[in-house]
Amino acid sequence: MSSKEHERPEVDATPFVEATQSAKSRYGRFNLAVIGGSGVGKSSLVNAVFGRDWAKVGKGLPVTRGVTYYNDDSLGIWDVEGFEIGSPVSPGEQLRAHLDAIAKHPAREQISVVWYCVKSNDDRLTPADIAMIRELDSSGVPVILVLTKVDWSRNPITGNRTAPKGVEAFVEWLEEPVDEHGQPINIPYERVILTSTSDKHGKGKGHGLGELVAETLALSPDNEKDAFRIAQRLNLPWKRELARPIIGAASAAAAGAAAIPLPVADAITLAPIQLGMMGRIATIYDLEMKAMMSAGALAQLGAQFAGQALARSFIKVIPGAGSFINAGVAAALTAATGEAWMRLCEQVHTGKIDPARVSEAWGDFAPSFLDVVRKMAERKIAGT
Ligand SMILES: Nc1nc2c(ncn2[C@@H]2O[C@H](COP(=O)(O)OP(=O)(O)OP(=O)(O)O)[C@@H](O)[C@H]2O)c(=O)[nH]1
Ligand SMILES: [Mg+2]
Repeated sequence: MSSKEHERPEVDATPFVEATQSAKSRYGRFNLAVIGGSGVGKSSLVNAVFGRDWAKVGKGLPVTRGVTYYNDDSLGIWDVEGFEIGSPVSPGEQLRAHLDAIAKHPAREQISVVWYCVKSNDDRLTPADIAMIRELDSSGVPVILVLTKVDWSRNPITGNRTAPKGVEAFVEWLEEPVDEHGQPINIPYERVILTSTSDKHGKGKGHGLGELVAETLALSPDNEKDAFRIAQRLNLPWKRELARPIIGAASAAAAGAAAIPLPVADAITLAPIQLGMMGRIATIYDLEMKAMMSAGALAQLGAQFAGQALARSFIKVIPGAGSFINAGVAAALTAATGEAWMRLCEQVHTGKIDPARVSEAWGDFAPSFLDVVRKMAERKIAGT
């Protein structure tokens, strides 16, 4: 591969933006239906798991009475009211009508999983709930029964949390449900999960949410699991698992680009590879970098990534490296850069870094000489 001559290298941010767009369309959107009576805690659950407060923004698309669709690139929420007492149609018919309205929407908006939400201090499901869950089951969507607002008590010594007796009795009833005559009945839900998003004073963290996301992932269709991993905000290791292969592929591409060693002045050749990697990783963390940063700031960041300064300082101390970047150095620079960018994205994603400060913050994250050496050692050990 030949390298172009650059007087004063300019970095073009296009590969970043393009990688973001193609990653977005590849991963697609995860659609969840959240069904339950008014005030059971549907919006609080969505906010806790997905970190988006649509209820406040309130810019949903009212689809029919009682059904609202909220969405952004990676997530769609069908917010469905529970059965209205006094309605002229039966609960099953009402839900059927809602599902029919949803089915008319495009494929990318179709429901993958349902959270059917009920207050945990209810005794049992109502006949309306049961009719609606049966209707969902017959339309083929998996239902997670979410018992909300659990008022846990915490053992001060062991730290274990226990649900109130009434909630435990509710769960026992759900395991082998019977009607009012004691006759067994079938309620086709997949899982029951106890949750809370705050304590009864409206404070503190939620509980049961980790289990809720794990079960939601497990029940999601295979081709929508990545979309869910991206849409949710509770489980960061899932995002790292998605980011690591991208870093690996970019490192391999960088090694390829430097198969014939590149003059350090041409380190910029690696910029499109690294910017593409950054764009894909930003997508996994659901960060809208394009909106957060000007194209100029992105390009500047790209130039830092392409790592001329780093490469120069680095080359100096590698005996015999001369003024060339070979495959091993290119791969290590790219891998260290990818890891650093992933950590920075994580911080922005969790709200620890203000998106507007990404360019400044990079200084604290940019891979050091040592990081690169470490990456080179890892490659040697891996025998690549
Ligand atoms: N104690 C306690 N209160 C909660 C919990 N989750 C939500 N709440 C409160 O319950 C109320 C209703 O919560 P929402 O999340 O708005 O419920 P919703 O189902 O979206 O309500 P509608 O959109 O009005 O149907 C709010 O005042 C919440 O603060 C919880 O886990 N525990
Ligand atoms: Mg709500």
